[in-house]
Amino acid sequence: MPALAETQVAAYRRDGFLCPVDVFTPAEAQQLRAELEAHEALHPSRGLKRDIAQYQRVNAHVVMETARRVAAERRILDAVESLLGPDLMVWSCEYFIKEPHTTKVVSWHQDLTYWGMDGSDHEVTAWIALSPATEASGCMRFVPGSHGQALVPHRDTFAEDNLLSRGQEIAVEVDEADAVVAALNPGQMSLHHGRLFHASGPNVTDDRRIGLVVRYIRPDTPSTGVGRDYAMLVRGCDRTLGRINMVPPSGDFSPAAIALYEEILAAQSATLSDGAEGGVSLYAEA
Ligand SMILES: O=C(O)CCC(=O)C(=O)O
Repeated sequence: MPALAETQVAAYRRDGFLCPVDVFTPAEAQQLRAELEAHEALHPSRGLKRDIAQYQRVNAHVVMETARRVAAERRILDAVESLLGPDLMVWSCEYFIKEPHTTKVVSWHQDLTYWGMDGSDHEVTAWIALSPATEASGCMRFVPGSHGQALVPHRDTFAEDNLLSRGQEIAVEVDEADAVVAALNPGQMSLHHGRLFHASGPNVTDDRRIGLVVRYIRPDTPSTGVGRDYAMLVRGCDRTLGRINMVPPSGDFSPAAIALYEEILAAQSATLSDGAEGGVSLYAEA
């Protein structure tokens, strides 16, 4: 039984997003946050060559059990199945964290611009709040219906206070007056389409703004990047074998998981850095 009502599916198709959707209880969200913060505290003693921020921002599900568990969470998959159908893969898992009083922002962009999936309709992002995501803490803003157009040109800014990998922004004018605020309580999620215009502002509050982002695709989503791509099957079947279908080794930051992490990063870096006017540090060799 699909988890989203027909009216919710219709709203997603019309607007390119759905928000808010209840997934976790506040206590569950608090537990997920505690697990993330335990990793942050432990990281210096692990002796790994990359910062925790790198593992959080790129393919966190490969090395962190918490992210993997959330990515395979039945309540999220039921909702995503209503939009994408019964066969679901996780392409990426990322923690988007804004520290208290940070000036870091996310500029207006369309996710699909750099993913090597063309402008596919066969993906959806679940953004799950692990702390209050409000206008003051820098929650996302969406331009309803903007997913209805093709991918528009973007330019790289590499701006210091931009959280995106290359500070990319839409090169055409986006009218802020058209945007809606996607506020979420801890445990709620938004679902958004990869062609949707979206952005987020600074965090002027005393608490961290923590989003756990899971990017779901259908197995038949085009893979048009430079090299082979990877994904993790979480429901149904992959009858296409369009991507390398992987199950990360169990345990947190195990040597096997780190090795797989590096393999995937190396393979994806060509696509995700393609055309950049400078180095994209999130996809660089350690
Ligand atoms: O967390 C944010 O503020 C932006 C996240 C985002 O751009 C995305 O999930 O596609």
